[in-house]
Amino acid sequence: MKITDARVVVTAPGRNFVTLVIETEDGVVGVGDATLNGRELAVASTLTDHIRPLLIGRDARRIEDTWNYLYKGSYWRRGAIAMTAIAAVDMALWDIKGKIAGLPVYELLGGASRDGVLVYGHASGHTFDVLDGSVQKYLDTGYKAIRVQASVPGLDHTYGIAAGSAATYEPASGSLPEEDVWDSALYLDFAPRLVSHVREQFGYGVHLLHDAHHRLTPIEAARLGAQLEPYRMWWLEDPTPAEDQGAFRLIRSHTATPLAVGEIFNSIWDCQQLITERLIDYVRASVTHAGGITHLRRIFALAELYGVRTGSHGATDLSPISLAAALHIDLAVPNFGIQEYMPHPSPAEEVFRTGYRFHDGYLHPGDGPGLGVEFDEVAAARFPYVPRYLPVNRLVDGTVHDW
Ligand code: EZ4
Ligand code: CO
Repeated sequence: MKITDARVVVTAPGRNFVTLVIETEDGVVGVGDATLNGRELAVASTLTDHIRPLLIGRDARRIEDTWNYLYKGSYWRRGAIAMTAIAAVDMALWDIKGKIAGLPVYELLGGASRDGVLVYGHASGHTFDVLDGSVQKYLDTGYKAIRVQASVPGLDHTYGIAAGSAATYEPASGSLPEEDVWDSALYLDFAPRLVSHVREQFGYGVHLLHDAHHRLTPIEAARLGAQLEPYRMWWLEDPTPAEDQGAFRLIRSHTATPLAVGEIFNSIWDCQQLITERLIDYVRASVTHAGGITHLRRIFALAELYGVRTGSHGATDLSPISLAAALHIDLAVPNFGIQEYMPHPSPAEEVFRTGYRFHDGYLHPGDGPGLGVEFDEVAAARFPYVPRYLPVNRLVDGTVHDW
C-alpha cells in the first residue's frame, strides 16, 4: 500500500498545531501530530522539505522499517525537531494501520490492560481561595488526581497559573518572548505551604501532583521533596533541568517523594540512566516529542523492567491527535501510571474531531478504527498560524534561568 502524499498543515484553532496528513493509494488517510511549541515551522520544514520525498512511494504498512529508515538514515540522530517529525510520520502510519485493520490502535498494541486511563487535571490560582475553587471544580467533575499550582508571593508571574477562570494558563506572547523574574528561595518557602494548604482543605482522598518546572538545583529539590513527604504527593514533577540525569541520584538519596520527569525528552537515551538506576518513579515522555508510538513504547517497555511507570505529558501544546495516541498507549501498556489531561481550547474541536471520552476521572480513546481523530483541513484553514514563543526566566539580578 504505497504512500501517495504527505502534507503538513499548520493551524491555530486556539493555539498553534502542526499536523501531518499521509495519503495512500487505497485512499486510506492517516494523521500525526508534529507540534513543537515555539518551533513549529522548523518541524514543518523538516517534514515538507526533507522527509516528504522519502515517504512518497513507500509501503505505508512498514512502520518499524520507516521509523528506522528516518532515524538511522538521517545520520544526525535525536533532537526535538527531528524526533517530533519522525513521531508525526509514525503516528500517521499507526492510524493508517488501524484503519486498514478496522481496529483502534490500542488493539494493535496488545489490547486494553485496563478499563480507562487515570488522568490528572490542572488546578491553579493567584490566591489560595481561587486555587480552592479550582480544585473543587475538578473534584466535582470526577477527577481523582489534581496538579496544584499557585502564585508565589513576591513574584509577578508564576508558571502554571491561569489568568481568570479560563482553563489554559500558558502565556500567549507576542512577537518576542515574555520575560519573567524567578526566585528559587521565594518558591521553596512557598511550595510546602501550598501543598499543606490543599491537604488541610481537601484531605488525603485525592491524588496531588505539583510541577517545579525544571528550576531547582539538586540539593534544593532534595529539600523540597523531603518537606513534601508528609503530604504524600502522587509526584513532584521536573525538580531540576531534565538533561542532567545524574542530578536525580542526589535528589533520590534524600527523599521518598515520588519523582517524575520527561516532558522534554525526545529519546530513550534521555532517560536510560534515570530508568535503569531507578532514579525516577514516572517517565513523562510524550508520543509527539519522543519519536511516536514506535519509540515511546520502547521507552515504556524499558521502564517496565525497572518498576518505573508512565505519566505522559498532555499539555494543550500537544494536539488532540497526540492525546488520542497517548490514550491508546496508556490503555495498553502494563506499567501505565497516569496521563496529564488539559482539555483543548474550544476552537480546536472544529478542526480535530475526537473520539476519546472522559468519565469520572478516566479517559478512554474510543473504539473507532485507527487513532480515532478526524482532521478537518477546511476548518483548519480558517485559523491561520501566529508565531508565538514560550516565556524566558531571569533571576532578580538579570541572569537567564531555566523556565
Ligand atoms: O510548560 O507544555 O506539565 N506540563 C508542562 C507544560 C509545559 C508546556 C511547554 O510547552 O510543564 O505546561
Ligand atoms: Co510539566
